[in-house]
Amino acid sequence: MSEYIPSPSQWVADQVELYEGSNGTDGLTLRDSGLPVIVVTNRGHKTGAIRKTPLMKVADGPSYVLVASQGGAPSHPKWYHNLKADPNVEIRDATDVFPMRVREVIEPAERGRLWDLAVAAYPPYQEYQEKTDRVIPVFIAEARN
Ligand code: F42
Repeated sequence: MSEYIPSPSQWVADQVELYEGSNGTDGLTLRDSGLPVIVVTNRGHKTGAIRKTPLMKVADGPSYVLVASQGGAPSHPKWYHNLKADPNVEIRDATDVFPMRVREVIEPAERGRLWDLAVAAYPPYQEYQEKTDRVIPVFIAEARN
């Protein structure tokens, strides 16, 4: 069984601790924004470690849209590379945990529809995209049985 390595970003690790430690009954929003957050459990593609990545909740029916924004930083977040290497993740949405499979959405029409959903759920995504030349990757996480 691989070990869980917390994020070196303290506020992120703290949110995961609160969210998971409360079985999804506390720590469910982005600070005091009131906006819902999910936790994506993914596999470190270099260490093989368990990584837990909180992301804004963007629902597309039973699926989730995962936006590798990292605040509009010039490079993709590390978890992007994990998902590309191993698309099998678990998504915790409050008290529910779903085994899901992710795929990066490249096709322009599908990506546009999902991007609009994401910006509607969390408007800063648009500002992040405007402040970087990097095309912010969008994944869709779909149920896997
Ligand atoms: N980030 C987003 O990109 N989008 C969001 O919508 C979002 C929402 C959000 C809400 C609440 C919250 O608490 C955090 C939120 N974040 C959001 C931040 C997100 O959780 C991540 O912290 C952020 O995106 C940065 O992701 P990261 O994977 O780059 O994290 C860094 C800090 C990190 O964990 N680095 C580790 C380290 O030791 O430096 C390595 C992590 C890792 O996965 N390593 C891999 C391994 O094998 O273990 C190797 C990866 C590689 O290719 O090097």
